[in-house]
Amino acid sequence: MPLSLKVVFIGDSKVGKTAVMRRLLGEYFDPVFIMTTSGEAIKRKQLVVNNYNVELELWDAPGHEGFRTDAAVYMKNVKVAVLFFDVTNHTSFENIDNWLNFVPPAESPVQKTPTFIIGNKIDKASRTVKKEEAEHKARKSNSYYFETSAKDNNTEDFNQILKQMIEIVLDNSPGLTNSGTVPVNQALVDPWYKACVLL
Ligand SMILES: Nc1nc2c(ncn2[C@@H]2O[C@H](COP(=O)(O)OP(=O)(O)OP(=O)(O)O)[C@@H](O)[C@H]2O)c(=O)[nH]1
Ligand SMILES: [Mg+2]
Repeated sequence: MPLSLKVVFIGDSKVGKTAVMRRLLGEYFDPVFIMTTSGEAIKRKQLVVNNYNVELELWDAPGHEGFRTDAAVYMKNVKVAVLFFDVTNHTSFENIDNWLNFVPPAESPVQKTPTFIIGNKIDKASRTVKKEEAEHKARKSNSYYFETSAKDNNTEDFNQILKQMIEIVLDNSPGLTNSGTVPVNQALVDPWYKACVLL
């Protein structure tokens, strides 16, 4: 039984959420902007992390004001929140504080939904947000910080980042993995354990 995790991408419009999502799904970088609207399909991706089969349910939210209308749907049962800003757009960085307010507290025993902040578009020369200030905000909000370029980082780079993120989530949320999910190797070599969990 894979461990299913709902992952939501939020952040201002045009910061690159969809572009990063496309890369994660093995697609090319597209310089043409097409605004995301509510109700677009949820994407799925399977990974093996720390010996667990993990199925990610990836939700790419719209960044424009309309998000508020559907915020409850996007944030319901979210297990990983990924907050994006554009390193060339300081306002999108400041607005991370507003986006953090949408992240719900996690279910017990963890107090907070694991939250990642991503500074995207680092390929661009016109950077206005310093890495240090972004790291500072991440520390203050108990989040983890990564920097990316949907243009220059390829699918493999994004897979590595995603794996690191899920490793952090699993390490910090023992409650996620101790009920019914069989580590991949254990399921293969230990049929007794597998049979127990399937019962
Ligand atoms: N140079 C550069 N351009 C990027 C990068 N990521 C995204 N873009 C471009 O920025 C624009 C906006 O990207 P999107 O991924 O559509 O932005 P979004 O956050 O999904 O925006 P909404 O759907 O409106 O919320 C597009 O024209 C992308 O091609 C990046 O890392 N580098
Ligand atoms: Mg989008």
